[in-house]
Amino acid sequence: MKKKERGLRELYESDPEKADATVWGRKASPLSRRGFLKKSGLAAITLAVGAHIPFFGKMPAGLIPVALAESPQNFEIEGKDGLRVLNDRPLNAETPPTLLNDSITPVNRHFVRNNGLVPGSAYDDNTKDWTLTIDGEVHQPKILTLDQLKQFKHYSYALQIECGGNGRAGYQPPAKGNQWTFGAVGCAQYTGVRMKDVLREVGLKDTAIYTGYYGSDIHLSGDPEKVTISRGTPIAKAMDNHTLIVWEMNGKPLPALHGFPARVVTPGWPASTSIKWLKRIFVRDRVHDGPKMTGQAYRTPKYPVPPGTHVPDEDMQIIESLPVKSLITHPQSRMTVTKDQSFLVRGHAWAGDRSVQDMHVSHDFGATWIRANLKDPINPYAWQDWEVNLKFAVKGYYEVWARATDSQGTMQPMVVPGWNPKGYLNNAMHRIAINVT
Ligand SMILES: Nc1nc2c(c(=O)[nH]1)N[C@H]1C(S)=C(S)[C@@H](COP(=O)(O)O)O[C@H]1N2
Ligand SMILES: [Mo]
Repeated sequence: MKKKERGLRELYESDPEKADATVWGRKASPLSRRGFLKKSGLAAITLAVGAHIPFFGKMPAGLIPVALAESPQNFEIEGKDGLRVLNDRPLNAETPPTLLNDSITPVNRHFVRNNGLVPGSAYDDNTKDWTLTIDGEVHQPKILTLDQLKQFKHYSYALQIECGGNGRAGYQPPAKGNQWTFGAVGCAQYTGVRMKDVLREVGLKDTAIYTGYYGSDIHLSGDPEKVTISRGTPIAKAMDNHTLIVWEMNGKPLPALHGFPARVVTPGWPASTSIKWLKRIFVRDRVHDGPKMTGQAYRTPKYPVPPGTHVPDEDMQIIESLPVKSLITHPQSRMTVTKDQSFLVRGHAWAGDRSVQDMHVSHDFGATWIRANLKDPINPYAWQDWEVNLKFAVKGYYEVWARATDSQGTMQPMVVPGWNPKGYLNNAMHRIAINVT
């Protein structure tokens, strides 16, 4: 048997539930047809295909039986309502804009982006075996238990995180990877400790310039030696008051899919720097070079390139603060309204390390703009709610376009911005259609 299959196969034999959770990303067959695939392992798959499977032992871990895959229903993830699953292994799911209407994103509406498999430990309720190692360019390397981590002062903030690839689907020629449209973004309330307090406690050496975070998720190959993703930030961003190590999301322990028992939250930067299932903070004397820090991952060309260009690695730079962006979360696109009837348009806007200063909408394809009522963020790095009333006197087809302007005066582009090989940073305006009758 190939090495990559061994780890999971053994887990399937010793603990099928945990193995299923690892493969599918949730307890007891996380990915199910609504109300159908409730049980896990052999029994569940047998039930799903409706027959005994003589070669079950040879089925690759994580395979969706074609009989099930062909079913017209969409996959559902337990604990997530209405999310669009882009990939089941690893699990990636985005939220349709209208389900992001809340100021604080409920857990069941928060997108999920995994590069590997959820570690089985994320489904163990106990945290006594969890430790966080802090080493590298520090005076006093430490290994903290969760209780010790909780000794630092607690902070609770609403923080927006967005996948650097959100909007990738807008690029032509298409970039490889999950075809995120609008919903790989969320703003939940996180509780934890400040990264800066922890780093101060271990004492940064003068040589410390970057963090390297490691999680305990499992590489898709099943090889325990392989790391799926290890990213970090310059020390200055790690020392930001709002960069946290958190154990709570919306007042409850972090869900398994979001990094139980603890994760980093680096708001405003590609969410790939918000490492889940955190186990190690490796303070570096150079720009961190873990998996997905180098090459083409989470990096964009240093200069504009024509669509489709191959850009050499040395001409790519790491994405830092994300650009200004907004979303219309109400109404749903293609809604019908009655002529002369006023209706509310609302959504959120955010701008990486900056704040949003102004929000406008247009209903005449950008010819004129109406200022929306924009709220201040609940705290720095929370997204900002906005709303505006619209009314149309003439029947027909309209589009509502939303455009945010950040604190430096930078606006969202009307069209998809600079093409880049991996399809990052698409902050084009969100548009919806309205039918007036
Ligand atoms: N350990 C680990 N942390 C991770 C990832 C991962 O695959 N493994 N994915 C990252 C990426 S690319 C994103 S966009 C965010 C998504 O966070 P969420 O699933 O809580 O929405 O987690 C980040 N943290
Ligand atoms: Mo991401």
